[in-house]
Amino acid sequence: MEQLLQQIEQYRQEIAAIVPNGADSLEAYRIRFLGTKGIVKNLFTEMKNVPGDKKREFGQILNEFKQLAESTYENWKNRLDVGVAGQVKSIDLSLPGDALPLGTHHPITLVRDRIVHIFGRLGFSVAEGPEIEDDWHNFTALNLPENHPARDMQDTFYIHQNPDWLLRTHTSSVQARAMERQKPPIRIICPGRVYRNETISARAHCFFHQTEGLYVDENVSFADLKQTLYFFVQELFGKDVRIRFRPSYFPFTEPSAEMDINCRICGGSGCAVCKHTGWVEILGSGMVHPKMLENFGIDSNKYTGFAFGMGIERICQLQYRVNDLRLYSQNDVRFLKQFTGAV
Ligand code: 2U9
Repeated sequence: MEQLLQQIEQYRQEIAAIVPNGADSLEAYRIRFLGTKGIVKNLFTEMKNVPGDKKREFGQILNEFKQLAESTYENWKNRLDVGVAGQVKSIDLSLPGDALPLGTHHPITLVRDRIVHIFGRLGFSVAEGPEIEDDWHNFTALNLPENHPARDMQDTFYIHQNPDWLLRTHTSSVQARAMERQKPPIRIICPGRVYRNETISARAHCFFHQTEGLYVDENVSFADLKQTLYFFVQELFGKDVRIRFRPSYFPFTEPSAEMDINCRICGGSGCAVCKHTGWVEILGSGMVHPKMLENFGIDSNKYTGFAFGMGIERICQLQYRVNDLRLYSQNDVRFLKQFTGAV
């Protein structure tokens, strides 16, 4: 019994020191300790030589030893990642890696980039500004003084900490900052996110995206406005696109006009998108109000300008037939992966 206990202690030390360097040496360990003619089996056969009053104690020691031998084997097996066939599944660094699925551009990004690209070819450069604006740049400077009825047209998110701060309701504030900063000629395109306090539904959202544009120089006319916007829609929708202008009102422009294109969905025969008129509104525009030029110290006798604004989601709807505004911000990959194509 004494001899057996000494022997077990030696085996314990051997097990503690064991470091198999691969599937073969781990298998050798298994055969030596846990095989059918292995050490554990042999020790159990020694039970018959142990005196009756010691059998219980020895049995316990043997069981603990067996568990140690088994758990050491399992631990090493896991560490070496040995497969069922007993082979180490070592990493082959020469194998090609798993290809990560490629993301796609968001449809709003695609359409925004297309718009920017088209106006870029006409010499417009991109201008950006803060999404948290002050009252002056978002409203007052744009011919929307306090109590102006046009302010009611937009439900505004105000910032609690300062009643003068708000989330911009249009990107017109970017044009305002440009006029403040630079002298004519000014030829900018201003894409960006804007916020309005709307209940979210398929047709309305509390944020959306706009692209506005501004061109101020000497001798800028309504004819320039018309031809620029006609070129734009031809580039975006194809040369066969037809346009029409309708008189409108914007506080920043006078005269103002909305531009329609012939419905791309039904080709003019009438559908839900064009409300069976054959025409869909695509943007608003007008000649910059002289008062606004003066607001920014630009001589309205010398300079004139035109401006326009459009909703990117609206154009997306026409290009991709997206019928629910909420899809743009839900980040559902089944929706997002449908949009491909170069700018
Ligand atoms: C300055 C001077 C002129 C910006 C303009 C529009 C017409 C317009 C809306 C259409 C639908 C945007 O997405 S929408 O809500 N905008 O129709 N915006 S002219 O005119 C400016 C702005 C700033 C300094």
